[in-house]
Amino acid sequence: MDAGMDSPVRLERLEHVVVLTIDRPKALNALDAATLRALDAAIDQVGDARAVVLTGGGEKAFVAGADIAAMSTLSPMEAATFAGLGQRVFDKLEALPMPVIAAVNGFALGGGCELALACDLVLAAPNAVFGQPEVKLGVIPGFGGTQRLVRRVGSMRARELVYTGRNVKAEEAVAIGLALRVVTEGTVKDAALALANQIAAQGPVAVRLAKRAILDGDGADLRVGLAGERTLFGLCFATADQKEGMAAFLGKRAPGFTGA
Ligand code: DAK
Repeated sequence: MDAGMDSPVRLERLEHVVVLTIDRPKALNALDAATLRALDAAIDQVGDARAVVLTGGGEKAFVAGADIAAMSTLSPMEAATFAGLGQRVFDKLEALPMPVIAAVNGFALGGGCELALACDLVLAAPNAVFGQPEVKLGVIPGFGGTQRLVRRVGSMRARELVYTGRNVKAEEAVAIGLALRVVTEGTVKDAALALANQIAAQGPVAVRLAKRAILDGDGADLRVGLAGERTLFGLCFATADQKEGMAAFLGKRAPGFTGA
């Protein structure tokens, strides 16, 4: 299935997993307004998938950033509108109810790094390169990089990366918590699919509620986060999946979750 024949974002629906591919390889999948709008539309089509994989088309890049050619002539008002579009789409991606896995197959710079930061989990190909090089262009990260990077790698590391704009290779990305692990060359999409399928085999409502609890608690006071966790834990007991999961354990059989 496709998000539209000429769309820069492709959508493939597998059994319980949706794969979104940002596919403008000639521009290293750079995000212009049309690509952001296509991503927005593709996110709306994810439906009841249990996990989403997000990757870049071609061999070289996940996403090499916001489209510099398109940005170069923006007026201040247009730039603010463009940043607003990107932030809205990234917020929507982050808030998807199911986990999203970034399969980073090359450059994830600027808006591309920020896109990976809006995902739940990040797998890195050996040639993955992360970074927030905006200061080299005379701007600051505009799609959440000053906020989500701090939360993911810690304040001082984020400051160093944002202030210097330096690139981070795959192994270092793992060491600082920007990526989960580096996979063997040529396998990042398959590894992301395997991880997505592993998630999809668990109680689907529980996975969604766990993501909800984690997102709601992000940046919140611990007591507030724990209160949300309690409520969502209670909600699990309104689901068929909870009954099935516990009955299957006690019956020494595999669970057959329905997502209800
Ligand atoms: N935008 C547009 N085109 C890009 C691009 C980008 N970000 N990155 C690469 N391309 C294009 C190149 O121009 C080239 O096009 P042609 O010349 O073939 O037409 C093609 O992709 C292949 O790139 P290269 O020839 O440069 O390939 P190399 O392997 O030599 O180098 C590279 C790969 C990724 C190291 C290099 O392309 C590069 O440095 N690209 C730029 C990376 C970058 O700086 N990314 C951050 C972009 S800034 C805001 C809103 C948003 C943002 C900020 C503020 N507000 C409004 C507040 C976000 C900013 C960013 O993301």
